[in-house]
Amino acid sequence: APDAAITNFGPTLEAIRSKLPEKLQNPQIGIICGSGLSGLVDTLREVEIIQYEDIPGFGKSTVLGHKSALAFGLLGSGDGLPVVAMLGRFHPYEGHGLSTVVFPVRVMARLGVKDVIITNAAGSLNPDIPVGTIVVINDHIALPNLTGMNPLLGPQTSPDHPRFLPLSDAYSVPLRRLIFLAANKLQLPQSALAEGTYAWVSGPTYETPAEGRFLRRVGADVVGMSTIPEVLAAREERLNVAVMSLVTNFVVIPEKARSIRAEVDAEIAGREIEKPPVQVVSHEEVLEIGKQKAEVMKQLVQQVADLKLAQ
Ligand code: 6GU
Repeated sequence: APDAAITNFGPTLEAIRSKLPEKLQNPQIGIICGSGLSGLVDTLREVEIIQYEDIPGFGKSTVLGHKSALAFGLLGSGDGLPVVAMLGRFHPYEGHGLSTVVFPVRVMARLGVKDVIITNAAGSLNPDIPVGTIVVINDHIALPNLTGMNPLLGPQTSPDHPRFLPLSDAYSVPLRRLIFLAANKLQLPQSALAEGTYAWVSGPTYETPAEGRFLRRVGADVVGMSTIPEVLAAREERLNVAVMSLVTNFVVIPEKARSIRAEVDAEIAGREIEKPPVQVVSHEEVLEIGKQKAEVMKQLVQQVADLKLAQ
């Protein structure tokens, strides 16, 4: 059964507004910062930080390398655009219910946010998308959603929510255009960005080789353990959504499974046989690439804000 949705926003909105000056009270863009990408806060001006523990209804994120606060500030040139950024997010694998995972997005909507930009770290399943690429997500495959783990399960919490939310238009074309225009303005090489489909898995385990092969064959380009619950809630709240996945590693997909029988047979016959090395993904490598590419991700988001201001 789904966990009960949080429907009382009053205390949360009051707690937040009471800590903000007038000009930060109506953020226009909401940003969710993934693994190692919280450095975005450095590009904000007149920043106000509110720790999650001081916000009623918010959980506490527990992943190493993730912060736990909302940052409000002005982003972009000139007067700047008021924005709110989540430094650290909640994942189902930490034990948070899906309603807790998506609560901050619903709060953002009620603060006046219109556009949400979500970043995450992901593994690449596509040989044409190398480590370090930023993938602008154009679609998703969410096996948990298809099998009963969906943040929108349960009674409707607002008459403004459609009962059956379409997702064919989940990823905003205007926002995706702005990201590519921003990359051009920043003179990023063509190879810096790619477009692709995100597979959401619950984690916390990384994929087995067979699971990686499966996700690739059904059409996913990258895989990760976050973002999709927030995308669904944002769409339900009628927000425009863009997602950028930073590829931090390749998913281990050997062409052929290692045959221990063949190795033993070769050993008995006194023949040499090649033993493929065992590869494993590490959270440290994920954080390291995040650190290296955080600057580019930061500039992209800032440039998107600039382009929005110019519109
Ligand atoms: Cl390889 N898999 C998943 N599920 N999430 C990731 C990842 C891989 N790399 C970064 N995040």
